[in-house]
Amino acid sequence: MKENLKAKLIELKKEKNAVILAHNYQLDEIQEVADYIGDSLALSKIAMSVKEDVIVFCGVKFMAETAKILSPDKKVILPVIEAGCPMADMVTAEQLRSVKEDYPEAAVVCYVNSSAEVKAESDICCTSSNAINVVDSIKSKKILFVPDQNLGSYVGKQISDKEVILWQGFCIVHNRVTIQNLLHIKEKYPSAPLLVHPECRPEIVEQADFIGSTSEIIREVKKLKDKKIIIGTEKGILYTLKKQNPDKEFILLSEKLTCMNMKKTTLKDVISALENETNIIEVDERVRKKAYETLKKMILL
Ligand code: CIZ
Ligand code: SF4
Repeated sequence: MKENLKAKLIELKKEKNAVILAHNYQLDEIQEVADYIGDSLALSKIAMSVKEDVIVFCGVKFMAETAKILSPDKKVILPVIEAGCPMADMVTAEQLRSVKEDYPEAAVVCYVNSSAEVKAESDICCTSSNAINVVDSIKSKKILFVPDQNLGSYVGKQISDKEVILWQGFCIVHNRVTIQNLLHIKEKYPSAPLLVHPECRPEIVEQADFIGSTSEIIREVKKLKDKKIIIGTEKGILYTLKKQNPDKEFILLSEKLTCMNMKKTTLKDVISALENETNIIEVDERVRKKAYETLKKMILL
């Protein structure tokens, strides 16, 4: 059954001149058929450079939008249009405009997990891989960081000469992990290193041996000699970790690390969206141009 679907997708890709991009948090069945797997920025950069006209972005909405902002001439499909990011929805452009008035001297840094409209209202974008460098590069001593308070708090602690004002957003998945979860796992695997995503709560991040984005965690694991490793990010990352490190055992910091939005996209959805060319992402051109500038500043850094 699955083999038939895979064969159908290969045919469709040829017919439509399409490429499949999958985020590190997607279901295994999506990562298995993807032409490229990665984080949102790496995938958006790939979308800019591939020769295909159609990009099927298997991820959540802000990711497909980011690809469209950077590659306006390509057709970008998000297979399941309801796949959103609750954290990105925790700040709207209207709310941001209003809070900006309270901090006229602050530079606005938006995490890539934000809508095109919020990016358009911000000075510069960042991802979890480059957030420290982005904030460090800004002249202003005051930074309004949206929407992730956990990432913002982590960045603020690394940079002493700037005041980072935190928006009260968070990732509903990473934020679920508690110190009790951590103590329980640490008791079971006392010598295993702990690698976590900065979207986790500060008390979790403080206990980690390594803090980084999905791509940074994947890179770090390759360097480690340990045979048992604790992973504190969404469980989809285990697909690449296991494939690249068959001799290592990975322990998820908590079974709660599953993003329902990332798991909405199935192989059938990808086929259906590509076949019918539905769920095409459009971004208003005025918004897109401004959001493009915000992303470009980060990319050129
Ligand atoms: O930027 C991304 O892809 C996200 C949301 C997470 C990560 O660390 O890769
Ligand atoms: Fe959003 Fe968190 Fe899901 Fe990523 S894991 S898409 S930040 S809710």
